[in-house]
Amino acid sequence: MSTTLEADTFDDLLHSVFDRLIADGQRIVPTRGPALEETAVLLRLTDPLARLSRSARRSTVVSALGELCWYLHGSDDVAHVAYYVPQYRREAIDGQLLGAYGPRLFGSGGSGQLNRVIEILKRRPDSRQAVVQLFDADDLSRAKDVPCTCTLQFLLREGRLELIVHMRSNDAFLGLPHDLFAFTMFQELVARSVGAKLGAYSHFVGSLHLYDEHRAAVDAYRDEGWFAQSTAAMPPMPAGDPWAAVEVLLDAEQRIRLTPAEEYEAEGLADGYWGDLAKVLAAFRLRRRPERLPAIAASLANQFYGIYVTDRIHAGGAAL
Ligand code: 5HM
Repeated sequence: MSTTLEADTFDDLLHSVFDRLIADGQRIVPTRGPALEETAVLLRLTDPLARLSRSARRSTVVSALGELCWYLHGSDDVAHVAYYVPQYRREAIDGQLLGAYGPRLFGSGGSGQLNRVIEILKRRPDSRQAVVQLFDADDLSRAKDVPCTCTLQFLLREGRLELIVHMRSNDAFLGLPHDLFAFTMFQELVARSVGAKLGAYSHFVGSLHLYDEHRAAVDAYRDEGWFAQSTAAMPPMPAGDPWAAVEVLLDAEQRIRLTPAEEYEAEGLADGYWGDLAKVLAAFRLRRRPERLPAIAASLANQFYGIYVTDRIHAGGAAL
């Protein structure tokens, strides 16, 4: 039997995912630990801008944004992504992640699949061939770091860009918030690149599961209750081709990550949408120098990100 769960915001969707898994999930015992599982689940987010949890406990903005930058860099270097998501270290072989999405998405010299998808949609807006393939036939010969995402299909219909993602396996607590963030950001990047509005986001999962080890954290998240829908949507990306601004963000991200925290001064960050994303990463870098954070919060173009900057003052900064 298959299940469809639809919501306008990520928190609403996540609550129904956890409700469903806890009420109806089947017990499985894979090598990564016992879990509750539901198979063939379609998750639909009607507003892909509402891609971030506004909760205190599932607010993964830094790790999700950091992982997105790692994808956009086209990198397979574990040291880069482990700065944001330390769990990746378990998957690496000699410092490299063989299943990394970045090289598969962006290749080198503009040869990547995402670029080709944009070209296809510009030439043939009704195309059904704008598909990025992440899971590869060669992945069947490895047990470690096998991509969980199979395909991303972009469909341009009535001026709106829909994205349909197929995942073979998705960890509802750690993986899902990151995957949904990154993929809806790709959706918006492609939409801006072809001059389209955002359509719905559909996320189809073969095995959606909740590990027993995350159950206490999930219960705490569920106890936090519900969040105001009116404040759930991220600001929209500015109109026009986004890729020059992405390069500026990637340069800033690299500088922030590689400068020792005690020497980092958060200077020269851009203003506006892309600058705000860099400022969230800068606040994470400066989490142990909390006296620097109010100035960063005050310089944000959009106070949507204010909670993610000022939370660092209280949390001391766990990424996940
Ligand atoms: O045994 P398997 O290869 O499916 O284990 C990978 C674990 O990482 C699963 O719990 C999977 O759902 C999770 N995962 C995820 O949720 C992994 C990746 C990396 O591709 C991901 N989302 N993007």
